[in-house]
Amino acid sequence: MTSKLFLAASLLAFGVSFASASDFKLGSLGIDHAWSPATPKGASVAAGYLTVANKGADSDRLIGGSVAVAGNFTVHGMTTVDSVSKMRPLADGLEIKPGATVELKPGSFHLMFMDLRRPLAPGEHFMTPCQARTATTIIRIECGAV
Ligand SMILES: [Cu+2]
Repeated sequence: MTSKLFLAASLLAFGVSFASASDFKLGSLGIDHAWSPATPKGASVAAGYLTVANKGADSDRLIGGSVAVAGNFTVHGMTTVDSVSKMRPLADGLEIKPGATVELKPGSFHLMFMDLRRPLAPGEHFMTPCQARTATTIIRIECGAV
């Protein structure tokens, strides 16, 4: 009996630390290190990067969102056509398989903020709803150096 209680308590403690391991929880997805490079004056788009981990049992998709500083954002992927790399919107978002961690980073998958309403200054941050297939949550994006 005592060992069962101990096990239950251990699992509970594990569950709590597991849940708080990510900066933001988006359904079964954990979002970490969300940042955007600052933009030059007059830029109409900005990129965003983050790490997303699927801690659930089912596949999920990171889709995009809306944000006060821009019209909206979607997830872009990179493809190479005739040795020129191009980015393209992922129509159905980015699939995150159970147990997978995907890093959105320069030269790879990224968030694309369209119709930027003002430049992003280094050191500022903004909050934005971020949508997955199963949930929407507000995440904080830090603005880094250009
Ligand atoms: Cu892009």
